[in-house]
Amino acid sequence: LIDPDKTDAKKLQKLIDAANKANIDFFLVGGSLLLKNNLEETIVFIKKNTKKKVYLFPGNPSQICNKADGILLLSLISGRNADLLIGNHVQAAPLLKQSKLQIISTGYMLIESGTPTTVSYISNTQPIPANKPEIAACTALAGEQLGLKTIYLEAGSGAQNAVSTTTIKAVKKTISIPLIVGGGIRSAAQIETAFNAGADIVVIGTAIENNVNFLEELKNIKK
Ligand code: 1GP
Repeated sequence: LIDPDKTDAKKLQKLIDAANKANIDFFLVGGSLLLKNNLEETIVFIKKNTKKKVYLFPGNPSQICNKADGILLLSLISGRNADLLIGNHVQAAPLLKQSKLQIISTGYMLIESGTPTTVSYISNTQPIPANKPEIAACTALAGEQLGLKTIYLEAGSGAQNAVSTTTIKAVKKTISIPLIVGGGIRSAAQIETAFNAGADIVVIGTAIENNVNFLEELKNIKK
């Protein structure tokens, strides 16, 4: 995951080169709060330097950009903020229809992770308690029954605690659509733990921003 705020051309080049050599599947670009107006520029730069797909991970409808390959169309199903469940999607719908973006309908679920995160604050929603895997499982199941195509368990960028294996396992056991897990994952061991618990995709942002060489460690990870 690339947060366009937290990178510059030189750093981005290094990161993309390392990602191309590493065992990554695709790039996500976006964030809950973007301060610089460089989303499109960042996507164009990534596309120019990789054959891997680039998907939008938008914090709000202003982050829709036709230069990407697709979009995780996030509905924040752990929260009860109507705009993030459906309101923003209504506004985005005509733009998405006109675009050629591949749309991946995603049930986005915030899981409590120790301290408030940017996404929990900005979304004005209450995360699912970390010790209530059954709520997470029922929420994910409802998302699947509503027709969502994937579930994203999110501890929040830079989270103190990543989503627990208990929660990942409980959700995985309950749904049959692909499961994405991210937030606060900082080591190869944690990535393997998440895959072993049932994650189909693990998202890494901060750890790579802080140390691009971390990508080298990903080469040997078994998914
Ligand atoms: C955030 O899940 C992603 O939306 C990635 O989190 O920055 O903690 O890796 P990190």
